[in-house]
Order: sequence, then structure tokens, then C-alpha cells
Amino acid sequence: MLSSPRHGCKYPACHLRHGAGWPGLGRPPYDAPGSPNEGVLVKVSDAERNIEALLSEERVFEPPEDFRARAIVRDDSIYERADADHEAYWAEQAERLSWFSRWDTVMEWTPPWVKWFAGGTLNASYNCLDRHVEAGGGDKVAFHWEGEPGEERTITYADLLQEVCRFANGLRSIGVQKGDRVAIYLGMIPELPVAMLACARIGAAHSVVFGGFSAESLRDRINDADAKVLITADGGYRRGQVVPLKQNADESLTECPSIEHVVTVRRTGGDHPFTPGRDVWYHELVADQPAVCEPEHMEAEDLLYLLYTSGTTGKPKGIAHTTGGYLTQVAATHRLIFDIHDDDVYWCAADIGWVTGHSYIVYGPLANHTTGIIYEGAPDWPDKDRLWQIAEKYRATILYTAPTAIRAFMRWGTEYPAKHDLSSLRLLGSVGEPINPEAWIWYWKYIGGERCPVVDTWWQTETGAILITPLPGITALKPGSATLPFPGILADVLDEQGHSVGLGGGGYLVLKRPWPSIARTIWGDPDRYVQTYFGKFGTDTYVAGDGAKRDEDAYYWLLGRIDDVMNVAGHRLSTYEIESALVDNQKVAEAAVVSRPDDLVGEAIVAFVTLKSGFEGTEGAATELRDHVATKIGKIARPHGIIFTNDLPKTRSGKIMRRLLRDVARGRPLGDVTTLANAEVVEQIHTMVESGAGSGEE
Ligand code: 7RM
Repeated sequence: MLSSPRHGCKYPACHLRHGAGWPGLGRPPYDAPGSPNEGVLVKVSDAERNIEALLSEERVFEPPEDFRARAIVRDDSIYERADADHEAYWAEQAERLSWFSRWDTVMEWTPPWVKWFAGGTLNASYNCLDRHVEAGGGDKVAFHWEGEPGEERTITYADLLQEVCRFANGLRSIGVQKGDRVAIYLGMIPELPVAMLACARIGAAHSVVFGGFSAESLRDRINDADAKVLITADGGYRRGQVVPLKQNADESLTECPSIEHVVTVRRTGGDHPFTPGRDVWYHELVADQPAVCEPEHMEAEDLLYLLYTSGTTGKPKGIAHTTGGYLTQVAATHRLIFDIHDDDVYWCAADIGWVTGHSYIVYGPLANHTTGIIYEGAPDWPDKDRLWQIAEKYRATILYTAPTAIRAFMRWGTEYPAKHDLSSLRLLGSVGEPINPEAWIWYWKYIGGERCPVVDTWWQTETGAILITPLPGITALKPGSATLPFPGILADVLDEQGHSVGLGGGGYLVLKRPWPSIARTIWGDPDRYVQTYFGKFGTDTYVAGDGAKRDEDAYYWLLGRIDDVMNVAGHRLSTYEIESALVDNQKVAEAAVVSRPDDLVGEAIVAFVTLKSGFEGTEGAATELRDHVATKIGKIARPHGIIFTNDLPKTRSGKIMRRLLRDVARGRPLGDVTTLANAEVVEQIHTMVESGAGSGEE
């Protein structure tokens, strides 16, 4: 456990660590500010090939005493237990679920292939619903649902079980069988978790496709999975507009021979074509179905779902998750990281179409009998305080969202949260990207009222569940660090040659042994699975594709995707640290950094910067920002070009797409924009850069 003396920082909960001159960094790659050599690089032999760690973040936040006193995890012993015998520890987590029959072995590992709880049988829907109802917990609210236009539905565990059973029977009646795949293309309405759980109940794997994806993306995902049925809605609401889901789906389906039936939920009530024999209304399908449905007994290693992620290039990968290990780990991580108590009102504000929604809106929370909130629409509709209004209304105690959202709240201003009583909140979470320290502090201060720990949780679609994270009752937090591997997780940071870089160094984030919720394969392409995740350092080492550094407390700092690392004057710099230095300036809400080839330094740094409301992107501001980066982390990182933009290209889950900005900065034609949430902004930025407007060059 960290124990750190108090210092004179303005934040009462903040403890600055003393002793090391460069907390969190080990040896600095350049001389300290104020020294005669400030900003001049000092050669660090050996480390040259590794990603350099420049950013110095010294604030440390100990768990508040009252939080620790009530927390599920109050001391370190869980780490020791898990280290001593990780299989026994995971088995202990698995025992919290209900199994129809117990497993024979905990883990069978033939690298890179692994089986967890082989021989055990269970059903995910039974674990999320029936067992709670059977234990007398049917009246507890499973979801408070709020539609974008303002309707409200309260769904108890008993309600959810009945609806899932009806729909599961309905799916069986149109021919869905154990082992089939079912595509789901819905917005954030209650029928989405219902559809997922109904599939799980009858042993069909679901493949949820983001409601925002185009007809083309939907078509490719349906065909890759060979899905038999598609579940969609007539439309979905987004910023007051109707997204024509069924119309998009119909467009895809002209080229989807595997689809036998389309089930459509009536949500918006618009007109759309209806194909007799193929199309069926959800409400008609469930109307006469019994509210009981025997759950299939699934093998632990049976497929639970596919979720497609667009790799950096080429065809999307169908990430395959199985039943026993996945459910074990999402339930355990959800309970221990979010410190779930019976009276919590938990809100993961992600989209269910993202893995975060699968694991931390649906499977984890329901397995733990948690009360959750689901909101259908946009955070700024009808105004920029919508989330705070909802949090206040339902007295949310836990909020889990993404850095991109937090940076948007920062840009909009503190007056929006200030209008609402957020005193029910006791814990905050972040996921999706590295959170810049200033965004972390903002979140902690203006949303958490300086009283809620912020858990920065690192994981991926492929990992299924959170792997690197604080445990809020015991972990001292450092803004910008995801802190430590979850108990039972063995991580490391390796250099190009596969050696551990040790504390203070940067390199490839890897996992050295399997965990229960690891993806078992890429659907239909096991070779690609082996190549992508186990191709670099051998089949016993999972390569996450992210850069990371570890500080002197062995805390992990995620540095962004390895592909985004830049080569400036022989130094490998992460985008994250430069972006964090920019966001540290009081005018900046968000920044994305890329490089373009340069004769002098190899690659020149170009920063795309979004300012907070009230500030202007002048030449003077550009100079100020360059200087700010130089002072904060060193002259080597000083951006060459600064381009002010109103927005940045993002994926649906809010990740900045630097690849596209790289195209813009290099004057190349734009690559694939189909997975963008906001395709129009790239065009705008492109046009702006071409015309020379809004940019400052040095
Ligand atoms: C859950 C999710 C995975 C990628 C991952 C990272 C980035 C996610 C964090 C993070 C730094 C975090 N699944 N990432 N969480 N980076 N700190 N807390 O996002 O498959 O959509 O993306 O997201 O690059 O590899 S994902």
C-alpha cells in the first residue's frame, strides 16, 4: 500500500509523493525545468528504442476513510491470495455464480489456447435473472430506463425475466436454435438487453451491431457471423432525430442470404417496408408466448457472443466470448471495482453496442443483482445537463463513462453539473482512452464533488473484462494512471526484444497468462487471432497493442496505441503525454497529436486542439500552447503545427481516430471513415487545413 506524506497542494485529498525527483517516471530523459539544460535531451542508453516517458504527474489521492470503511475490498490480501494460487482464486470467483454442474478443471492452457471451467455447465441469463428472482429479489429494479424524448420505464428483475422468457420463446418459434448466431441492431432501449439475454437463454450467440453503424457495416457483420435472424427497431432517437434502423437494415439485407427472419421493435412509429414471411413485429411475436422458458444448459466454453471491432485496417474482427469464464470475470470485476452494494444505483453511460455495455451494463451488473440506469439518447439533448438531470433524478451512486465524454463536459462548462444535486454519487469510473490528468481532476472535482474515487479502468473488447484498475477502497489514485493489474492478472511492459523494461520504462503492454474472460478466437479466423495477439513475443504472451510505462510504484500509465507512437528526432514519443500536456493548459478541452514526415527531425508533431468555450484559436494561443508543452514535458515534444478545431474525429465509443488526422496532416486522401461517429468533422478539418485557415505553423 502506498503511504505518502501530505504536501501543500490545494486539493485536500491529494498527497504528493516525496523522495523521487520525478515521481512516476524513474529516470528523466531530459533535464529538469529550471536547470541550465532545461528541455535538452540527455541520452538514455538502452531506453532509446523504448517509448519515452515524459509526463510527470505528482498528485496522489488516497481512498477516503469513509469509503474504505464500507468497501468490499478493504485490504491487500486479495492480491496475495490471487498471486499465491490464481486458479483457486478464479474458482472462488466462479463459485459466486450458479452452475448446473461443476467444472472438472479450472484452467487448461495450451498456449495460446485456453479453456476455463471445462466440464462446467451454466446459463448466463439464468445467472442474471432467475437466481435473483428465486432468492426473493424479483422486485428489485434492474433498470431505470429513460428515453431521449423523456419517457420512463422501471423494469424489475421479475419483469425482465418474464420479458426475456417471452422473447426467448418467440425466437425459438421462428427457428432460432442453440448454436445459431443472431444479429442485433438496436438503439439503447430495454429490448436490447432483453434480446441479448433471450439469445443467451436459448444458447444462440448474439452479435450486437452499434445502432449508429451504416447499412454496409451491418451487412458485413451479419455475413461474417452467418446470422440467421436480425433484431432491429423501426427507428431510434438521437438528438431529437429518428435514426431509420429498419430502413438501414433493409438495405443491408438485400445482400445477407443467411437471414431468415427480421424481428422489429416498434419504437418511433414511422413507416417502413415490411417483407411478408421474413419480417415480424416484436410485440406480435412475444404476445402469445409463455413467460417461462427453460434455459439451455451451456458448456462453460460455449460461445456467448460475438462482438465486432474494426481493427486498424481491413475487415472487422468478430471477437468471440464464451460463457463461464466471461461471466465469472465480468461479475467479479464489476462487484469489486465498482464496490457494488445492494442499495447502489449504478450508471454505466456507455452504449450497449460497445463491449463496455455488454460487460458493464448487461452481464456484470445483472449477475450482481444491481440496479442500473439506461439512457437512450445524446448527453446534450435537449440541453447539456441531461446526464446530470438523470443522475439527480434517480440518485445515481456510481457513474462510469469515457474520457471523451468528460472532455466534452469540460468544454461545455461547469454550470451544467452545477445546476443539479449530484451528492448521491460516491464513485466514478473512466474507460476507453487514457484519461488526461486534467480531465481526471475535473471529473473528480465537478462531478464527484471532491469526494468520489475515480477508477480508471483499462481493458479491451478482446479482454472481455477490466484488467488494469484501482480497487477504490484501497488503491491510492494518480490522475492519468490505470494503476495496477486486477488481482489474478499478470501484466508486464516489454521492449522491442521482449525483455521487461522494468520500473520507469515504456514499451509494449502484455499479459503473461490467460484470464477467464479472454477472447477465445476471432470468429472464422483463428490464424488472425494468433497473429494479432500472440505473434510478437510468443504464444504465451498476449500483446495488447497499447504502449505503457510503469512508475516507481509499479503503477501502469497507458500511452495509447503502439501504432500512434511518433518518432521525433530519434525519440519515440507517445501521443498521450503531449495531449495531456495540452489539456493541462486552461484554454484546452481536448487535443489529438499526430506526426507528419519532416526533413529535419524525421517526424514533426502536429496538434489538433479544441478549446473550451470562451477561448479563441489565435496565433498567440498557438504559441502559448507550444510553450506550455515545452515547459511541461520538454522541448522535444513541442508541437510544430497547431490546428484549432471544433471537434475531432471519433469512433462510436468516443476514441479519437488519429489515423484520419494523420492523413489530414500529411495531405493524403482520407482513409476509411465508415466507423466514425462524426464523419463530417474530418471533412471540415481537411478543408480548413487545405485553405490554411485555423492553423499555426512554426
Ligand atoms: C473497453 C474498451 C480498447 C482500447 C485499448 C486502449 C483503450 C480503453 C483505457 C484505454 C487507456 C484506459 N474496449 N483504452 N480503456 N486506454 N486507459 N482506461 O475501450 O476494444 O473498444 O478499446 O481502448 O487503447 O486497447 S475497446
